[in-house]
Order: sequence, then structure tokens, then C-alpha cells
Amino acid sequence: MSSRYDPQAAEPKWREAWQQQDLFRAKHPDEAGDMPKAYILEMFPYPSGRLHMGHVRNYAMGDVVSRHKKAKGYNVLHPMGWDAFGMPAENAAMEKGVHPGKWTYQNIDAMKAQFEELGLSLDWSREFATCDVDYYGEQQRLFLKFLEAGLVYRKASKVNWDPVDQTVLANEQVIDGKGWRSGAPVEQRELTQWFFRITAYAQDLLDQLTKLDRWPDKVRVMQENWIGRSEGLQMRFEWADGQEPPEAEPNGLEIYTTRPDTLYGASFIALSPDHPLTIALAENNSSLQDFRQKCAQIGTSEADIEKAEKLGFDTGLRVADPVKPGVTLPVWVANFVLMGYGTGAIFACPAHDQRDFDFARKFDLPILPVVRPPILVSEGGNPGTETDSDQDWSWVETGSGHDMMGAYVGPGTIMNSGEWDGLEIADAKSKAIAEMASRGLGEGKTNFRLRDWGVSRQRYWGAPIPVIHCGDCGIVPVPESDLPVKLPDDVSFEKPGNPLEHHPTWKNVACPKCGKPARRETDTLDTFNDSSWYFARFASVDDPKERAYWMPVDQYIGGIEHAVLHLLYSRFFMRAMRDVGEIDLPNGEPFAGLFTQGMVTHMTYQSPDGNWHMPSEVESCPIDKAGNTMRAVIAEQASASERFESKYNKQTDKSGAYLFVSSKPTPDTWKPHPVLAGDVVKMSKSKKNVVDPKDIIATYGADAARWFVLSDSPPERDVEWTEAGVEGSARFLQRVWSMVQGLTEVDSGADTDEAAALDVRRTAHKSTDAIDKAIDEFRFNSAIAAMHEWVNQLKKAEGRGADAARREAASMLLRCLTPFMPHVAEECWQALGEDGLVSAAPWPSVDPALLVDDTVTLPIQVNGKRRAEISVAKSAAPDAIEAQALAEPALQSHIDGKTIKKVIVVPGRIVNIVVA
Ligand code: ANZ
Ligand code: ZN
Repeated sequence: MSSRYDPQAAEPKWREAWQQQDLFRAKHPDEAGDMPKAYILEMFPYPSGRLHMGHVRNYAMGDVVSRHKKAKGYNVLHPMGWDAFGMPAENAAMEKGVHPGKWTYQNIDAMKAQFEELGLSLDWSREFATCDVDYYGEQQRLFLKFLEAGLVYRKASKVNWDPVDQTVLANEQVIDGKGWRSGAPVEQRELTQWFFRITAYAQDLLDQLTKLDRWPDKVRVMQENWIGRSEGLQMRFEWADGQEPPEAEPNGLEIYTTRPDTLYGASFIALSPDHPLTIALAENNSSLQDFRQKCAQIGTSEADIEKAEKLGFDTGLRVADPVKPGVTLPVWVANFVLMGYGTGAIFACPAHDQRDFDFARKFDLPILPVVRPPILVSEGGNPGTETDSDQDWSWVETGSGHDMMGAYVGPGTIMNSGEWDGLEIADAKSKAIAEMASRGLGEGKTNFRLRDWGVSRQRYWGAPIPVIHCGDCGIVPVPESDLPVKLPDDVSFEKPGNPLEHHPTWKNVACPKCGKPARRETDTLDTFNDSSWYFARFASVDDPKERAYWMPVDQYIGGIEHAVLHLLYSRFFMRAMRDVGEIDLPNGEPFAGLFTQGMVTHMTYQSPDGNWHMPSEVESCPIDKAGNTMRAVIAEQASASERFESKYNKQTDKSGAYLFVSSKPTPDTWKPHPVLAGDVVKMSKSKKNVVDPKDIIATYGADAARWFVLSDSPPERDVEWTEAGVEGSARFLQRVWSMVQGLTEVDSGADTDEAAALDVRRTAHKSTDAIDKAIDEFRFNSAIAAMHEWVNQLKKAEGRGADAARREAASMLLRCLTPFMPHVAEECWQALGEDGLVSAAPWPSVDPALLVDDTVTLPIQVNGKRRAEISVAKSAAPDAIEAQALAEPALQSHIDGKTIKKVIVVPGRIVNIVVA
């Protein structure tokens, strides 16, 4: 029998065996009997055409969980599909002239082949791509149901418009105010678009977060902030005496504030550039028009606006200060006030809001502090706060905003505010709200930061929005019998803009209501729609009972980058589907458990000329202590890189080897030269620090790759890919194989050394138990560490008369290894002569009696001095303990040649020996 395990031969063979037995097909609820269900899902991939290491880690984790659950007797659903709509396919069409559909399906084929090589326990029978007509047709049907239920509507809204590509850009596609592809300055445009009413569920989405106890806290916090519930005051600032009320706002200005306690610190009113009053005033005021134009050149995202320089325009209008009789405040237009939040107008309190502060400093407006920080007197005698004592706090005493270095946004009590002085902030808020309400100026109001979800995209490669625009009937839903609205195949990407819009005939249809010529909607749905319910489709295509059985997903695994959008949209979608009778999911929560895994990182390599190099192009060159080998190499290359020599000379990797670019991969273009080993960062194409899973699988096999990405760090943290690491994994595989080989050759009769056998058995049961728990708790690296130790112990026990116990332990070990390295586990399982496939075997049962230690350690004293200790069975009789103690080698020098007068055994505690 061969002594080496050959992954290249073994891996395909076992995958074939699994497939033949259809091992990973989820059972229909009717066949599942009383098996509990487990729906395990990793975020489905975008079919870029290539598997990367991040995928390997993500899907290896899901596979560990799935295989473990299966072994524990669960009916497991572990499906896979493709998130297939989106811009990259259209970019490929524009760049390479290939149809987006063709490009996508080719990529799916290529990636599926790579996926299969990983040996994942997937139920491929449920596979689909979101660009399949069946799938997006169903999505259109859901859209129409939402429309009917009032969960979808159309409104004009601001978008980022790329004037060159003639398309709407997502906020993330605007980089420094420019389109990410065209580089053209982005314009803000008003466009009528489709929206999903996610805000209808804002409170529920927030409330239910607290019940998602198997979600990471950080994701819950991010969603909470994104939803952004705030309680405040909405109130009217009336026009000042003598101020002619402008026509657009005859009764004053409505503002929203979360800090009504700071009303005495109000210094001006700020309107959004898109506030109706601003727009009305700009009609007869060209400089205000110009100002609005200037503001429109900043992106529409809050982050962009936050970063932008403060711009202001004084309208000359004045309102009455609501708390200071006779005082009036100026009305400005400010670029940092958004129209989409609150009322699009604020009162500014520069002393206690940083944006207001920056604005006031720039335009020389008053800064009036009204909150007194909780003061501590520090050693130097200066007042300070509990949080920060080396600030200049003189403004607290002088009451002058001129002395402030920045806005004070911390806790405190109210000052400079008439009757409110001395109140805590919270109490002052309530008092302010009550006062304004009693004067009929306003009332308490809850606001959410969450906006309705704009789902229109002026693109081709997405699900067409299934409505028709009729000149007479308005918006007419496509009748259900006419669904799906298919994308036309014959499209051109030559012209900029939406190919559906350019298509010569596609949009011309008869109105389903009146039969007159009408026009199809040419917007397609944001691809986040596709990923908002795919998991429900996996659960069942059309059987509501089966869908209800599988949902929610018990364990969802994916990247933290999806903490808000995807994970929030999915929560909305399930509520909307539930409310239109499309899913039986009472709490509307799609994912009962969520795990966000860390990334795979790699060291970066850069040449003196600044070029990045792939790890496969870099060789580390070991040197002797005198540095001879390396010196020779560097000397040879000195002309090319002399200037950098001293710097690059010192570059070594972890093992102390020098690094330089090898001439291996492309001998004609590369000349060996030293490279700089840089930071360890997420694998990315731009820094070329990527390792192709394909190469790794070809060299080491899928098991070694899977094992390595799970072994080195806790799964929520990043893991650094190293060649040495994956080599170590490959060695471990061989170690397991040789350990099993050792067992197939021994005659495993009865054990001759009972103590050794017990030891082996105890480790087996303890390890199984620990691995079981570690998998349940997403501590895969701990499980792996336990398996390493276990294998060591089994190796050590070789030839010690415990072969039967070792054989039994190996059988348990293989079942624990299966979720991690399923191929080699099968090969070993077969070699051991076990029945069937280990992938189908149940999780080893653990004998609780073997989990508890039944030995105790007893100290031995000789004439009152502690001299040694022994390990004895808990149940050992005093006679036996005495005999063992006296035989203890470490004791002999203390009792040799002496008379033993007395031995006192206190079972479970101590042994006392009295000698003379
Ligand atoms: C007065 C004030 C005084 C404010 C103070 C803050 C501090 P959150 O908590 O996020 O809801 N605001 C209101 N509407 C706005 C808009 N459309 N664009 C920009 N800013 C707006 O934030 C609410 C606070 O943000 C409000 O409270 C308002 O400024 C500002 F010491 O009012 B505040
Ligand atoms: Zn009509």
C-alpha cells in the first residue's frame, strides 16, 4: 500500500461517490420524519468567473457547519446559486462586445467547476442564477404585489448623474465628486424613480434587532445607527416683526431638532439648498441660483456632504427668536442641511454642534454656549470634564463662544437659558417641547434616518420593472398573465445610457387597460432586490409549506461589508412578502443566526520601480549567516537596483530569507531583482497579493486549502495566507494518513495495557466533545488545534498495547475531521475498513463517563515537607495509595536508608510519611 496520500487521485473519486449517493440533497419535510431542520447558507457569490481565497474561506466555514449538522442528525439544506445581475456584465459587454448573458453564464460554468473541486456538501438541485427568467419573473410578480399593497411608489428624487455614461450612479460609485468609470464631474439631477417603502417598517426593523441574539453585536449596532431613530421637536420659527413673510412660507419656518434644550443657544436658521423657500427665493435671485448650482456639484451621500467645505448664503430674511423676546435670527442657506431629513431646515446652535460651529466661524455668526459640562477641578486648578481635562474650558466661566475651540457635545446642565438654567439636558428637552407645544409652535416628534429604498436603475442587466406607462391610464401594472417581462436579447451597448431605452421596439406596447399605444418602463431593479429573497427561493420554488419549513435560515455566513444594505433589505423583503401573503414567516426575520467572517490577507511585494508583484512571482532566498548566497545574487543585479540596494538588502520574510522576484513565471520579461516585502493586507487584484485557489488545489488539494483557511485564526478575524502555512496543512494530512496506515497493519486484538488504552479512549471522547462544541460556537481554529493534539497523542500511543483503543479513536477522529477535510477522511475511513462513506456517518457519540477525570493528584510529605506528588485513581484504597507513594521514584532520596515509622493517608487530600 502506498505510504503517501495523493489528493489529486483521491479527491475527485470521493466527490463522485458523494454525488452518486446524492448525499447532500435536503429532504422534503414529508420525508424528514422527526429530524430537526438546519438551513445553512453562505452569501451567494457574484459570478465574476474566478473563485478567490475569500470564497474558499467563506464556503469552507459553511461546509463545516453543514456537514457537522448533518452528522448530528439534522435535515440540512445547504444550497448554492448565483447573484448574477449587475454592472460588471455590462462593462464586459462594453469592453469586449460579449452579451452580458453569455458572459454571465460562461462565468457561472467556470466558477461552478471550481466550486465543485472544493468538495462542498452542497445541494446543487436547487441552483439558480438571479438572471434566470424564472427567477426574475417571480421577482416581478412580487414587485406587483408590493405595488398593489402600497409598498412601492414613484417619486422625484435627487440622483447622482454621470453626464458622460448617462446613467445614475450609486453613492459608492461617486469618487471625489466624479463618476467612477467616466471620471466626469457628477451632477445632481431630479429623476422620477421607483421606491420601496422600507420606512413603513422602520420601528419594527429596529425593535426586532434586539431579538436577533445570534447576530454579531456590531452588525446590530450598525443597523441601529442606519435606521437612526431620534426623538426631538418639530417647531415653527415665526417671521420677525417687520419681516415681510415670503409667499412660499407665509407662516414661518418649520424646523426639526433633537436638541430643543439648546434653544437659547440658537444663532441662525439654516435651510437646505433644496428647501422650497430656497427654490422660491432663487427664482428672482441669480446669485442664490448660482449658489444652489455650486451645492449641487457635491455628491448626494451624507458622507460626501459631511466632508465638503461649508457653503453658506444669507437670505436677508429674519425670524423671531422663540425664547428671547425682541431678538431676531438670520436665515441662511447652508450646504450641510439635507432636504431628505426632518424638514430640511434647522436652527443652528454653534456652541453644541460641530457643523454649526464650523459654519459660524466661517461666516462670523454668534456662538452662544448653553450647556455646562460636569466640571472637575484638575490638579492645575483648571476646570475640566471627566472625559477630557486638557481642553480650554474658560468659556464655561466667561460664557463666551469666542473662547471655544470646538462645539461641546457632551453631557451637562443647562446655563444661560433663563428658567431652564440648572436642568439636566434630558429634563430641559422635555420642558422645551412642553413649552413650544403649549404655545402652539410645535410638538415632540420621532424621526428616522432610514430613507425609502430607491430601486430604479437605468441599466440593462437587471430585472425589468413590470409596468407600462399609458398617456390615458397612467401607470398600468403588467397583467400577471404577461409575466415575465423578458429582457430583449438584441441590445446594443454602443451608445451611452440605458440600452433598454435605445432598443428600437422593446418599449412599445399596447396599454393593457385601454389598448392604446403605450410605453414600457425601461428602469430595471437594483440588484439588491435579487439578493433580498433568494434564500426563500432556495427553500422552495413554489411550495409554501416547504418554504415555511425551511425558513428562517438557521445560520447565515458572509462578509461584514453587508452589515447594512443587504442584511437590512432582506429583513424588509421578508416583512413585505409576509404582509402580501407570500411567505409564512411571522416575525419577518430571514436569518436567525448570522456570522461575519474575516478576510484572507497576504503580504504585498513591490519592486523598486513601484510595481506590485504576485506572491507566485516572488521567491524567498535563504542565506547563510555570512549572507553569501544573497550577496552573490544582489551583486549580479547591482546595476539594476544599486540605488535601492541598502534598503532592499534588509528585506527578509518571517524566516529571515531575502525576497526577490523570481525569473520563474515569465522568464523573458522578468529579471530577478530584490523586492520590498510590504504590509499584510486583504488579497486584492490591485496589489496583486492574490493566491489563486486553483493553483493551491492543483498543488496541495482542496483539503489542505480548506484546513489552512480555517486553522490559523478565529473565523471572525483575518487570516494571513502563507506558503508555509498551507504546506503545514498538507503535512498534517499526510500525518493523519500515515497514522491510519499504521493502524491498518496492526493486529488489533484486545489491549494489553489498560492504562494506556484508557488514556487513548479518554482523549478521544474529550476531543470529540470539545470539537463538537467548538464547531457549534464558530471556533474552528480551536477544533483544529484539538485535532492536532489528538493525532499527536495517537501517534505517541503507537506500540503501547492500546491498538484496539487507538483504532476506535481513529474512527472517531475521522468523523471529526470530515467537516474540515472530507476527502482525506473518506480515504482513511476506507483504509480503516469502516462501512459506507464517512460523510454519511453520524457524529461519534461521547461517553460522559470518559469526560470526567477520575484520578486525583496527591502531595506527599516527608516529615512535614512536601517532596513529591502522585496521581491515583479517585477510588483507590488507602493501602494501594500507600504502596504507590512509597514506590514513587522522586521520593526515594528522602526515604532511602531511613526507617519508616508511620504513613498517614488522607484519601483525596495528602499522604504523610514520618521517617527517622
Ligand atoms: C439644533 C441643534 C442643537 C442640533 C445642537 C444639534 C445640536 P439626528 O440626531 O441625527 O436626528 N438636523 C436636523 N435636520 C437636518 C437636516 N435636514 N440636515 C442636516 N442636519 C439636520 O440629528 C438631528 C440634528 O441634526 C438636529 O438637531 C439638527 O440640528 C440637525 F446643539 O437642532 B439640531
Ligand atoms: Zn391606457
